[in-house]
Amino acid sequence: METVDEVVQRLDADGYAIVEGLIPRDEALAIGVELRRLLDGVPEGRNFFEGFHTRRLYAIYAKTRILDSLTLHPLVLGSLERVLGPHFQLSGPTGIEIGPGEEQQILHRDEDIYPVPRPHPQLVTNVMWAFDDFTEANGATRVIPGSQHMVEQPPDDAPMVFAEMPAGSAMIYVGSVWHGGGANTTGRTRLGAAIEYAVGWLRQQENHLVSVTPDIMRTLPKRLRELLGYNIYPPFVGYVDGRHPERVLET
Ligand SMILES: O=C(O)CCC(=O)C(=O)O
Repeated sequence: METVDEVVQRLDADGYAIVEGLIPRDEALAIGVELRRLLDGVPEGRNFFEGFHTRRLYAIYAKTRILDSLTLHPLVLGSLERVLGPHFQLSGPTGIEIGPGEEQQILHRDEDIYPVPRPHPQLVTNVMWAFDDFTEANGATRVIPGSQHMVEQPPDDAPMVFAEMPAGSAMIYVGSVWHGGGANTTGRTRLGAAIEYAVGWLRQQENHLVSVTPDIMRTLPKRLRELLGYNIYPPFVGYVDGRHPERVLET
């Protein structure tokens, strides 16, 4: 099992860190069963970025408790704190099931949805959890190692790795590293969940305060509520009627 120091060193050097076997394989496969149940009936993607043969599960925390403990995994949160600072939040967590025949996704940086001039500190960090074995053939995420330092899109011949990892592993990757989903040339889907976090002063990519009702919020661990948005960025960004948003749930 890696330490936070080891993960952070690899993020600094390469922009990504794969931690194999972060949860037991059986647990990962069981999570996959539940996510596939929720994906049943979800249409395939609407555009080239989402993938026309890929299904995505949004509003995860309104629909299932199956990813709560992974979202709060101590190695993940410890590493995020070092990369993003103490006040980070969930941004756009998404289940991603890449289907047979899917083409490779364009390379992109997750932070590029935010118009913040460079250079800037890391704004976003993502964690791709594998609920199947990720292989080059079934669409393992493609990453350009070290590209978190590049200003322009890497050239076509830039060295690329496929984030191959067994089910139960996780790849942590910073928002400035160039990456994209792989093509799936197999006959089976590849299921993962990209649990994305961002610094607390940015708008969350998905609006969890609308999708997760107060009744659900009250049942969640406090740390998860904070990550979903019931929190402030000091000294007071995000207050509700002049008070900490957590106070709203007490009424
Ligand atoms: O599914 C993957 O491997 C990566 C997907 C991705 O990077 C994205 O949709 O932003």
